[in-house]
Amino acid sequence: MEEKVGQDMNGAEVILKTAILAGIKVCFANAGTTEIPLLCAFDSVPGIKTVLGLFEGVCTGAADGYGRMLDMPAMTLLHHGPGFANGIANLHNARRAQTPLLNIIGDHATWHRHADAPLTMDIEALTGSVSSWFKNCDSVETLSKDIANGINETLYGRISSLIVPHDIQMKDVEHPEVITKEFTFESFDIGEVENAAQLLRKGRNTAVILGGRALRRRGLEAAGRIRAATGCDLFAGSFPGFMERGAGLPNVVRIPYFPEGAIEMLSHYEAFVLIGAKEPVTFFGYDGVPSFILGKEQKKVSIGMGKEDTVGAIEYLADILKNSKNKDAMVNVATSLNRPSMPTGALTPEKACVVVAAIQPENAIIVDEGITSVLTYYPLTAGLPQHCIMTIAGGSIGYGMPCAAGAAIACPDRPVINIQADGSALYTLQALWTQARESLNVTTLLCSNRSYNILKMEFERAGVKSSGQNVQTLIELDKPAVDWVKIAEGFGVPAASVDTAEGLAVELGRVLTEPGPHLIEMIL
Ligand SMILES: Cc1ncc(C[n+]2csc(CCOP(=O)(O)OP(=O)(O)O)c2C)c(N)n1
Ligand SMILES: [Mg+2]
Repeated sequence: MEEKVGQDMNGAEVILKTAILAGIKVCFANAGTTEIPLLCAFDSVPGIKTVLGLFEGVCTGAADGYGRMLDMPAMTLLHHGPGFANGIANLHNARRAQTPLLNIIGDHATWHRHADAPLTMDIEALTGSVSSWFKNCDSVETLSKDIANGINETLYGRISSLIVPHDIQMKDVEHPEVITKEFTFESFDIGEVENAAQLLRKGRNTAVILGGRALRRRGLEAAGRIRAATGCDLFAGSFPGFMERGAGLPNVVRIPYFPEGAIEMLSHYEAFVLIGAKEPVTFFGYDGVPSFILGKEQKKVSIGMGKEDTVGAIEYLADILKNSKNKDAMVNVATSLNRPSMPTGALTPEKACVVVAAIQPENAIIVDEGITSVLTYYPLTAGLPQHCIMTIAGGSIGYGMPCAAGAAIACPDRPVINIQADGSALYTLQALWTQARESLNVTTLLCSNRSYNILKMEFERAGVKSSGQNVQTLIELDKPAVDWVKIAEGFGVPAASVDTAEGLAVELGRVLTEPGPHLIEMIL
């Protein structure tokens, strides 16, 4: 179809033209009758690649993976309240990961709403739960401005959701004005950065906790300079949305998931500088354990938070500490190249982690939803060739496979390795079809322990001695065991099953040289 520029367009075309001008390149969609004008507009206003997800949680999880990789929004196109509702769990993860992401949700024509037709739903009540910016676009005249404002908001690492009624999508606009907006972060608080510097000059009793953009390359490099100048230890929250990692970068220790480990690790410090990171809290409320991990007596200074320029703040802090001549200053804070050696014998979660660390190629994108099977992986990775890692930032399981698909679309030349727990995989496994359809370079390492193992661990922690049949029914996945090879092949993804470390090493080494998606079931 003919491309439309500077001539009459309908609302749907105005939306896409505005999105294209703002730099949006991909739309993860699952549309219906209401969004037909938008579907047509993808052809009449070309510039956005459309990707079909067979469940809305795949669309939103893929948009999350895309946004985490590029720090630029992808858009989703979703159908009414029910479509959006299906996507919310992974939007929740995206919100916690500070992912830029734009949702467009089709709704009934404004004149049809009063009829209370079957799909009618309070969509705004849903959008508010995950979006920092949302609007019901009920005028075609303000549509471009609305979309531009929504996209601008996403660039702070947030979600915007726009509801667009069918008649607004269809309505013609004569000589539409297509709006673009300049984006800037809010400036950081210099006084607070100076307070942070003062704490850090006192030496190793002050630690730094990094979050958000501080875990991207520029932030980490500045963190390395701060560590070199002061000797401070560097931490990140338990589930960072995105971080660069590997030889040459400073080591950042993730705060342990279980509160005892976290409190033990952090209780030695007198003070903390939080850079783009919220104060760490326990994942759940455990009786007798405080919600906040840091004690009241431990001093805290936060910089680069919210809409502020986190990278500017950390770089400024590194600059003012440069000549601080601290007694704990370090000569070299970059980790050196170090791969573990290959294990042998029957596969265990620990050995699987070592095999991955021994093999993963430079530039790999690691999507970690391995839950209990991946507990020993992260400490092995500080000296690996440089890579990046994404984790389940919002704790809502079913993010891994879609996130891997989105990451592979964002970075087609990089190998994506999704370390994927079996129970979590079963929430959004349709993502395998999208991986096959788009020929994405994703290797799924399926951790087949045939249970919700984390719940067994939590039962033990809660001191439950034995569990009855009803509990077993709700945490075991072995009767029947899921046939992962058949499932993957059914979606068009070549698959194999391994039960030894040697078998995994051979299979992983092989599939990483072949283009397209693969799944390896690791029997654990
Ligand atoms: C959307 C959502 N539903 C349910 C849960 C509760 N939950 C957390 S982990 C888990 C099971 C994890 O099992 P699996 O993915 O197989 O990992 P494993 O514990 O076996 O390592 C469940 C049900 C959750 N976190 N999110
Ligand atoms: Mg499991």
